[in-house]
Amino acid sequence: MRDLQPLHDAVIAGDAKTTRAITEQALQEGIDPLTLVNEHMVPAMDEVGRRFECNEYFVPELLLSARAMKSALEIIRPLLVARGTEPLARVVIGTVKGDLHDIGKNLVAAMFEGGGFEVIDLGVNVSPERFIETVRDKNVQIIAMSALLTTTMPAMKSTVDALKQAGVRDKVKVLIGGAPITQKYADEIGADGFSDNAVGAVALAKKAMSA
Ligand code: B12
Repeated sequence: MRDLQPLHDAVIAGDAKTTRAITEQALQEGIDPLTLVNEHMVPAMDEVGRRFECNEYFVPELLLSARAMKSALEIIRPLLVARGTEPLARVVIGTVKGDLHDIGKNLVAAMFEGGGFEVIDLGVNVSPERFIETVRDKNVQIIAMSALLTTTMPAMKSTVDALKQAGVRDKVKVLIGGAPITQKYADEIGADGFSDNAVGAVALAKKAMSA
């Protein structure tokens, strides 16, 4: 198989043009899009995070790497999305209030679509009220929340609590994820499931619907 180290390096360098070009070539060669994401780009973003933590990288570098990954995901996303099937369930997804990270959330959304779910993507910085409004107005069966900051994780609990207060907690399954999230945290706040990756997110959603 082709050496994909340059893809990893291009994401770390924040080189969107090269990231996209290698992604296009690799896909033409028949490499599985999820292999590109999970084995090369996600580890590259982890390395970017590590460099940020030890002050080798700063916000501008994070933004460049994020842009590079997004440029590749633009090509990959349509490949992950299946067409023409009856949706298994309707999912509302968003990054919680105060949090602007959306790369992982977008990946999970694309995998949900690819897995046969109908997805309502509320974007980033989504308040508990907006989640609840959507559950009420759009007949949603699953809420998927993403948080990347330890400071925004509590917004997941606020959303679960607000669902209870609004009397709609029993109508939906709540799935959560994002780098700082753990199964323990999911249990603590009363979520129905947690996964640390997009493939696992789809498996969770399917399991939640059959439960
Ligand atoms: C890119 C990035 C940014 C970009 C985001 C661009 C964008 N459009 O998303 C920018 C530059 C904007 C940014 C800003 C900030 N960032 Co930032 N960022 C990152 C970085 C490097 C990568 C995140 C990423 O995209 N990873 C790749 C994706 C694919 O992974 P993922 O999001 O984890 O998603 C996967 C799983 O978690 C899971 N998943 C995700 N969501 C869901 C949902 C469900 C339901 C399920 C089941 C699964 C699931 O599946 C996904 C696919 O496998 C991380 C470091 C890291 N390694 O996480 C820091 C990081 C998250 N950022 C950090 C910080 C501190 C910040 C800032 C506060 C910096 C600053 N001083 O301004 C701001 C906060 C802005 C805000 N209010 O949100 C810290 C957080 C520390 C902490 N413990 O809270 C990190 C960990 C870096 C670090 N090591 O210090 N950041």
